[in-house]
Amino acid sequence: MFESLEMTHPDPILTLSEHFMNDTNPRKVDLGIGLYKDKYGDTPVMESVRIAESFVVDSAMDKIYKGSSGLDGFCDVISWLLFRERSSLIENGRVLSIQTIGGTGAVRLAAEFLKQIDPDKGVWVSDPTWGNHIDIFLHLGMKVSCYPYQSGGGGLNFPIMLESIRKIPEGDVIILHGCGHNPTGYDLSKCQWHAVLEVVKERGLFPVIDMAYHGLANGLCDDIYCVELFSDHLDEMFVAYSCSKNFGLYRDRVGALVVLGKNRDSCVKAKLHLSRLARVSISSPAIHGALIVSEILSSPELNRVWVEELSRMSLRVKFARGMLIKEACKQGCDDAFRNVSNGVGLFSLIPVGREDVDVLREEFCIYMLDSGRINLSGVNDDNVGYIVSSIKALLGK
Ligand code: PLP
Ligand code: TYF
Repeated sequence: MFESLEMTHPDPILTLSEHFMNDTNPRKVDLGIGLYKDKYGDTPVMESVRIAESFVVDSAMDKIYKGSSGLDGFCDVISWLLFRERSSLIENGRVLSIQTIGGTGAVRLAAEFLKQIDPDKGVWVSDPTWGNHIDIFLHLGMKVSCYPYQSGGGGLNFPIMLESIRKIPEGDVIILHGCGHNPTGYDLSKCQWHAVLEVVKERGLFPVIDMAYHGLANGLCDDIYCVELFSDHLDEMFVAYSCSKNFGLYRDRVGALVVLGKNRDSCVKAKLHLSRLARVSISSPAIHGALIVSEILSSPELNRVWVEELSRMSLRVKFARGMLIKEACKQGCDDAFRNVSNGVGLFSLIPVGREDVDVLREEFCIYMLDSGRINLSGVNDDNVGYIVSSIKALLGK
């Protein structure tokens, strides 16, 4: 049976990471996979996580199964993290969460649920977007289309984006990046979110807000502006929440699908359907990381430690972005880094072609995604000059 399989390729982002690790050149620079890195290029366990984890390990009485919807305490703290300023929504039962395998699991569960409701529903993603958005919905046999996001010369092309989503068929699904857009780093302003909300209402679209970088773009409060705004004006939406980056729990696979519903009954029904879908794919989610997040978010002291750490991480990414722009100006090639100055969060796209990316990797040992996406937290004092001079040399060729 396996002999008849066509050849396929492993995930290009993980392959890139492997190549980076095997590269023996001391000048090598990793701007590839979406991980937060400190100024030494490391991704250490966060202090709040270390403390919570030791408590979780020490106090574990058993490791018995939890249900398909995961840990109730975790679901509650995630609902609270997003809707603390809208607590009446929680009190009225209009918000419920279900634990998932990271943010990817949340998007996948959302996709399975939406497909079950209507397999012919169209799904709209930004162009460009995180590759898995497209792959997950396509894999389930749904129709995926794009709305424009970035202009040819760089920068968010908001008028065109808005015009395009105004033409989306009524009732379709729209995927929106809550903050720290992957890969462009361009987020909507508050005013632009209001304009998108109007169109979403007008067309009766169902929003799935992907929140994978909460706290790493403009801070914990500002980063959920769209979630709060949409919840004030819409009956229903999903938020796909990831704890991978903001808790540094990448491989522990912690996330949630947060449901906003019209009333308590419809939310309970939606959560039951989601739990049944989880049951037939994962049976039940991984609990260890969820216990850590619950511990952090429900202890005032640990919560304070986490908020401070996250804000330091976010500041470092901003600093790295600034450093790259300053260096580009110094070396007289700011044009190549124009996109970097407009963005927030971990990512930016630099205008290099596929072949340039290969040359940067093979000749300069600078690793980035084929799309030209760079992870700004990979930039530090020691490598910033080298990154800029290499890209300048390449583009000047
Ligand atoms: N959504 C976006 C936009 C992402 O960039 C990522 C990860 O990079 C995810 C979701 C999923 O994250 P995870 O499944 O690792 O929690
Ligand atoms: O955009 C990124 O960098 C993330 C990272 O199996 C990632 O999607 C890539 C592949 C994978 C897990 C995480």
